[in-house]
Amino acid sequence: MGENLARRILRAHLVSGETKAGEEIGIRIDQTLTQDATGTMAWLQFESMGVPRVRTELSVSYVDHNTIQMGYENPDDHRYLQSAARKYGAFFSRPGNGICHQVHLEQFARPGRTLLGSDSHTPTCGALGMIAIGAGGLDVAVAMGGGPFYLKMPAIVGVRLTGSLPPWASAKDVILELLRRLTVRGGVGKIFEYFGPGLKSLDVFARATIANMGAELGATTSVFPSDKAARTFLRTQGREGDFVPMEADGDAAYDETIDLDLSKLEPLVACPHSPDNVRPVRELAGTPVAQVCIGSCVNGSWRDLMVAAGILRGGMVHPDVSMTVSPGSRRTLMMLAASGGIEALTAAGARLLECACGPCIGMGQSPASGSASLRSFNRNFEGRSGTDDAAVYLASPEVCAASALRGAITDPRSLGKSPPRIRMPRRFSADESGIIPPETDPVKAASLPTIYGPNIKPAPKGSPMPDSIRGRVAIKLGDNITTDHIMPAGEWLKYRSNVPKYSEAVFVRVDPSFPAKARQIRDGGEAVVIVGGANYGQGSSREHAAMVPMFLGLKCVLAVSFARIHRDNLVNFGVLPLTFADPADVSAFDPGDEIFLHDVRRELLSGDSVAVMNSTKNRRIVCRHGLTGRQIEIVLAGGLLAWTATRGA
Ligand code: MIC
Ligand code: SF4
Repeated sequence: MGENLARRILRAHLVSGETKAGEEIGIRIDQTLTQDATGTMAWLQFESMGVPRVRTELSVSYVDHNTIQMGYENPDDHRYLQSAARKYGAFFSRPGNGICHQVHLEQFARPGRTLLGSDSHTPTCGALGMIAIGAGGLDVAVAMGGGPFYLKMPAIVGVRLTGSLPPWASAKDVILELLRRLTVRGGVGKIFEYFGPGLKSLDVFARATIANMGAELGATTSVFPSDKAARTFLRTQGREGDFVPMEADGDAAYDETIDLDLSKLEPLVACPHSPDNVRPVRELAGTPVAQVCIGSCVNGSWRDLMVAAGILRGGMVHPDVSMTVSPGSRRTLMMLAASGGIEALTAAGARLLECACGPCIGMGQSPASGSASLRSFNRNFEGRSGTDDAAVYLASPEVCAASALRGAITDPRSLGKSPPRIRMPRRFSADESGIIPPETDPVKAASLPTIYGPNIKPAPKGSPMPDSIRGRVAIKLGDNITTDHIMPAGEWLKYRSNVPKYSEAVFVRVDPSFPAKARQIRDGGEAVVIVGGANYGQGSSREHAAMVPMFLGLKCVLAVSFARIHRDNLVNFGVLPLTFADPADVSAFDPGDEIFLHDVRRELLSGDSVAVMNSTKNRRIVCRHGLTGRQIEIVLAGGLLAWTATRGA
């Protein structure tokens, strides 16, 4: 049997291990991306490693999440990031230039390369035949320093596409259908590789939408071949020279295969509060919406916004709806202007926002209390929009635009017209005004300062694992807890580089007394323990969801299962992630229980089982750590930075 594309790219980048599903491999990283909300910490951690220049082929530092600049905190972060990029050899994408994933796809993604990004939607660039993976900031900092990225070799799932999309269905419906079938846990430990005759009807923008939202499946990444569509895309972006054909062998083997007939799809919508709560739009038709938001990194391309413009052209946004548009990039915005899209959207009453994440991460445009918001975005976790009781729905730009006209969720097939015909321009705007290259002279670079503001505090460090852990359960949670539950963004986003301040927000939407309780446990000399359900820590890559609770004394999380990036982040900050050998044992724990892990250092080294004593209930529960030898060493050392330092010594 032949080789699939994902394995081929991984094998070409292998520095340790074997590409057997489940084994730890180390891979060389060609490109990195960081964004401002995770980037300040990532760059501070990079600086603390003492490496004079990034050692990747390409590193880009984006500012796209925090662009509201209420107060000095965000602009101070931006200034620091710009100074660090210039000094250490990274390109800097200025605020307003666009969302990292869209800009990276347009300007930097290259078939066959690896990309590691401190953002969970980094897999977007898998649309161009890359292995693009989201990770915590510290892992990205290590990659910028030339270190490999370690992961358990994922199972490769081949998604065979046949047929072509019917009118009014689009790429968003492909990934929503997969979420409906597989759920937000269905992709953990897997790479989704798309192949088959259905591919030819999907251009790179469509592929990017699918790869982007593969993150919602919990997948490690998604990958498409670099074929004719990739070449056309690169040509339109003025980068045909970057094209390299990359495809799986004709008889490639996959660990699993999924069949998806595109012609059977219809417009779908993800209902509150999870991207996998998917239903056909027709079943929800008539549900009133007060807000419609189009754009973001999943559906903010020129194609997506032109479709919305085409639907709205000559019509008017319903008087009860506030409609916003956030283009994915400045190039998109410029092309939209040149193609008449801006005019159509504005004349219909849409509000044009900056090319940035904006409402997707609760940076502005929170919906009114108890209202429904329909968004062409990728996440609808409870409270993420900034309004706790808002009902957020996710759908394609087609469904969003049709619903904006009617003021209620609308199946676009009921508009009684055919979908707008969008033809990819021969050439996109070549605008590069948003990218600032680094200082190339190493002597000059070395003399440049990095500029800190008063909101930028050092990254906290973990402490070595004690021989035994005496702790207390500070909180017990259900399944699918997101990092937005653990460390909210929105109004708190400006404290990403100020951990003492940000620690006031840990679990604030779930249990506002958590920070005080955790501090009390910590200051009483015990370790903080969290008990979670299945898929604990799903969603974003923000390492703050590990780092900040660690700052409050977290030493161990007991859960039914973990999301990949969050589990890695816990390890990176010296926090022990344990799963119950019998998932039913989660019921043996309650908040306030006293926990004892006897001789835990020795236990970690001697096998996969760790005994957790619940002293309050007088029960001994068997847990598993599932850590690799390297990860055990990191946890024992108190985190990745400490481990790297001991190895250096
Ligand atoms: C998100 O979509 O949740 C974010 C905000 O982009 C995060 C990164 C962050 O928390 O800064 C992500 O997806 O990793
Ligand atoms: Fe930004 Fe939203 Fe994309 Fe995250 S998901 S990168 S917040 S647009």
